[in-house]
Amino acid sequence: MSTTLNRVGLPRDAYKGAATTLCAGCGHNSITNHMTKALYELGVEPHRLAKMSGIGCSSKTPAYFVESAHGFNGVHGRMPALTTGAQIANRQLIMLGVSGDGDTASIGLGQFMHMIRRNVDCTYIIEDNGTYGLTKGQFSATADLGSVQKKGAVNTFQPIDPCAVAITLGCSFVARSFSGDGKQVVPLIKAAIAHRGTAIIDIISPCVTFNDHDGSTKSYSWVKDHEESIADVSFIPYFEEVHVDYEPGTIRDVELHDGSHILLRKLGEDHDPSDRHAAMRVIEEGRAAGHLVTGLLYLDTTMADFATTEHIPERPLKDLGDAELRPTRDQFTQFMSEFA
Ligand SMILES: Cc1ncc(C[n+]2csc(CCOP(=O)(O)OP(=O)(O)O)c2C)c(N)n1
Ligand code: SF4
Repeated sequence: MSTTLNRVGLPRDAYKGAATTLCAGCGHNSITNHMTKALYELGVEPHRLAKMSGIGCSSKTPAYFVESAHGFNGVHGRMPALTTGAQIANRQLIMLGVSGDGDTASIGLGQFMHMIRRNVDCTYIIEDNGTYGLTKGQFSATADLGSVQKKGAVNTFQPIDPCAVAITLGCSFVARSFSGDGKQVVPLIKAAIAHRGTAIIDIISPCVTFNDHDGSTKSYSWVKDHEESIADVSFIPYFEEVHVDYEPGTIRDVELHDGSHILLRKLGEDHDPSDRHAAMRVIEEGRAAGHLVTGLLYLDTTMADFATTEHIPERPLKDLGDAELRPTRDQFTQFMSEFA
């Protein structure tokens, strides 16, 4: 048992949850470990964390980390609406949504799009295995055209790419990664939490039971052979001094809303994550070349988040008194006169 305490005085074990009931080797279990690590290292206080999800093996994962945090396991595909409501009720909560590719790109696609459109402050993790794991292996909407099911059926439909959809809608933070790449996933989760707005991380997360065979493009071996990272990602939280020891010109340093920094060290071509067209190009070119492009694809730190746009009070709504919640008699009279 590790006894090293983080900056809020908690040991790593305080970030653990119930024992997993998912299949051994499921990519979702690795993502749980990455989330535990990121939250512990950031020193997130459990009472400030709200773990939100829908339905699916992926949507079960909030049970497996930070047991003492808030959590709501909602209806299939409805995590964004629940999260939007919870964010408005208490802006001080750190919203962490966990969803699947079925939960997001099939039944929940409308909710996903409207959360992005409103820029609700939420880290939205898609545990993307290209299949409906919980209901025994049907193709999901992110399954690639021509990919083959375990029993031989071929997918005849075009995939929906959640990152491309998010960028098209003007999402303020879009990243892709792989469950087996903790070195990349952990800093991306930290940066997403430090970001104010909807932060989508599409994490390819193989389903070992239904979608990890030859012919699948969401299997461990396919991703291992086709992953192409656009930059090495590191994250420096606001409470640590930024110290960069790379050659000038090889590193891109972006300051996030809370003063934290995300450092992107270029690998090959330099990708500018503030360029929306370049982000779409990188995705399209990767797809055409049969590569899985991973890393921070797009980031906009200038856009106001939903609660700010809507002038939601900083304090939780439950703590507001009558004086703050009710209009004065004069305001009420003025309001009523508008309908006269
Ligand atoms: C309204 C509704 N329709 C269908 C279902 C059945 N169902 C449960 S989970 C699921 C898909 C899960 O897939 P995904 O979100 O990719 O998660 P995974 O299990 O693969 O992690 C479906 C269709 C449901 N629970 N509710
Ligand atoms: S069925 Fe697939 S997605 Fe569900 S727990 Fe098992 S390996 Fe994971």
